[in-house]
This record gives sequence, C-alpha cells and structure tokens, in this order.
Amino acid sequence: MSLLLTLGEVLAVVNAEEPGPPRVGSGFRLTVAGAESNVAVGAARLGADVAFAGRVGDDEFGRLARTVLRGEGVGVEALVTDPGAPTGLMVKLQRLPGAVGVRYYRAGSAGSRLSPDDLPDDLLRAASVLHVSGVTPALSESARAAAFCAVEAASAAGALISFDVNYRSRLWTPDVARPVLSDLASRADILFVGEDETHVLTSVPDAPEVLLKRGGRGCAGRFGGTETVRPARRVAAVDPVGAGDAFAAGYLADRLAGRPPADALDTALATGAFAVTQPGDWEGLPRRDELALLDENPETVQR
Ligand code: KDG
Repeated sequence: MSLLLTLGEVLAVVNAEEPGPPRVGSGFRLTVAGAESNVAVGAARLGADVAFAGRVGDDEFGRLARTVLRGEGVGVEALVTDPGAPTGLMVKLQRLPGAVGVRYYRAGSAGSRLSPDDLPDDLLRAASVLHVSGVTPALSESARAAAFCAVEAASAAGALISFDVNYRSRLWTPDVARPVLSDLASRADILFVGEDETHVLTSVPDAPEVLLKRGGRGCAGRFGGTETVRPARRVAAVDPVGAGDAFAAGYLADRLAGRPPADALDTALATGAFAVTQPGDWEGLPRRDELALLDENPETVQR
C-alpha cells in the first residue's frame, strides 16, 4: 500500500474548558496535537497507510503522544524519544466565547530539536508522499534543516512532496518566513495554502496540484491548467483549529488511494467540515464510512 510519511512536532495540548482568563481551579482538557500529526491521524482514519516522524521528550506527554498516534494506526517507528528536552506544550484559551487564542511553550522542546540525523532513511525511500508544513522550519535551525533534507531525500527517491504553508505568526515574522516557505513551496507537488497566507510567499508557485483554502468559502483547486472551485460544507462549527490539517488529510488520503484531484477536493472539504464540529484539532475527524453523514438530515437517528 502507498505510504504517507508526515514530519513535524507533536505537542501536548491543554484546552481551557470555559471562556475567560485562567484562574486557580480552572478546568483544562488534555490532549495532543500538531499540524503534521493531525494530518497523519486524519489520513489514517480514512484508511491510508501513515507514519509520523518527529521527536518527543522522555516524559508523560511524550508517552501520551506516542500512545495516541499508535492507537490511531499511525506508525511511530520514526518518533524519536529525546531524553534531554521536554515534549512541547500548546495552551488554548478562550478569552471570549469562541475566540480561541493559542500560546506555545515549545522553545527548546524535544520536537524543536528535530535534526537531519533523526530522518528515517528507510521510510523516506518507501514513502509515496512526504507531507511537511511551514511549522517545522519555524521551530529551529536544525528542524528547518531536517525539513529540507527530508524533502530532498524523499523527492530523490521518487515520492511526491506535499507542503502546507501553515504560517504561524507566533513563531516567526513574515519577512523571516517568506524565503523559507517560498523555497519549500517551490519544491511541492501538492501545495496547500490559505488565502490569508499568500503574503508569506513571494508568489504562489505553479505546483501540479495547488489547493487554495478559502476558509468558510471553500477551496479553489488548480490541477494542471484546470481550476475547480468548491464551496465549504455547511456545519455547526465549534472549534475551527485543525480544519486545514483535516483538509490536507482528506485530500492526501484520496490521492494515495488513486482518486483524482477533483474527488479528493470533495473529501478534503468534508473532512475539514468534520474537524470543526468538535473541540480539538483532530478528535472529530471521520472514518471513511462516516463522510456520507454530512449529506444526511441532521434530525436523522441512526438505528
Ligand atoms: O493546525 C492545527 C495546529 O496548529 C495545531 O494542532 C498545533 O501544530 C500546531 C501548531 O504549531 O500550531
């Protein structure tokens, strides 16, 4: 079966359970997330063969991340345990209801110490698609080098390169990010970019498959010379974070299964819609037989 390899940082995440500033006794819900691990989980749920490469600390959060990924059917042979640094942490607060703010505690984390030495040569050779995002090169010099080395090695071995721009303003500025993200984007066979992210690229390159994400307005796919525009699926959104990763997961799972880009775009939009219906960046992601639920009357009771 075709292998999807994703590379990045998986983090522990604590989500405030109530809107407002944190106080003594405030409730937080613990989970794990990370742009590229979210994609891995999403594609695995849709039936793809997936492995994740990265680093976690030798701590409870690292063990939790490994357990979650393994439990979701994602290969973790290339998830290195780093005894010298903690697993990174992301905190999600809602200062006002629905206004999610993200804080990172990941400087010096195990994941940010990813380096070219961590790269799984065998998986890079075996992968049909390598998926990286703009988060990883923002983490550190060594993580940036790892992302570029992985792209070069996978590409040389014949894999398609999937790149999601995923610009994170809390990690770097547009001026620092632009040459790096533009370079990675120029190497992509499959490029995911939000319309609010095009300013961090010198230009949107003419990759064979370009997915321009328009948030609540859907997506424009450019496949060779053809443009395919689709509206977003209408769902009651609870938590928008993770929709882009879900979109990428849906698209890549379909392309790995041999479906054409226009069909993969439909699956991507459906997968993204599922992601926003539940709290968490990946928890609401669908299995393939659940995708059709979006077409059903919300009043339907399944018996
Ligand atoms: O896309 C969702 C991600 O942003 C989240 O899961 C954590 O990787 C993450 C990041 O760096 O923001």
